[in-house]
Amino acid sequence: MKRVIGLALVGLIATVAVVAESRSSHAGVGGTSTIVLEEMRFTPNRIDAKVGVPLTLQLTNKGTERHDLNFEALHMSGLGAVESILEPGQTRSITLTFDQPGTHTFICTLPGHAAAGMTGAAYVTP
Ligand SMILES: [Cu+2]
Repeated sequence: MKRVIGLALVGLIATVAVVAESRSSHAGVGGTSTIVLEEMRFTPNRIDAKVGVPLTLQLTNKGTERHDLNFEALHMSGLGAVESILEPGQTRSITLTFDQPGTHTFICTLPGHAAAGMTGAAYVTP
C-alpha cells in the first residue's frame, strides 16, 4: 500500500536576492537554507526537517541549464509550484512543511538529470 505523504506549500516567492552560499553538508532543520542547483547536482542534496516545522529553501540555479526540484512521491495540491523550473541564474524561495516523518526523495525532472545524479532526499523526523 502506498503511504500518503503530505506536503504543504506555504509560500512561493520569486526573488533576485543574492543568496549566501552554505558550506554545510546538509540543510535544515527549520529556518532558511540554500540549495544550489547546477549540472548535475543539488548542493547540499540532503534536507533535515521536522514534522510541522516550516523549512524555507532558497533554490538557486548556478548552472547553465534549466533545473527544478521535485518531490516525486508527494501528490498534494501546490506541488506544481515546487516543480516549477528555474532558469540559469534564477533564485526562488519555497517554504515546505512536512506532515509525515520519513525519507522523501527529490529529483530534477529535466531529461537525464536525475540519472546523472541530480537527486537528493529530505529526512523528516517526528
Ligand atoms: Cu537539472
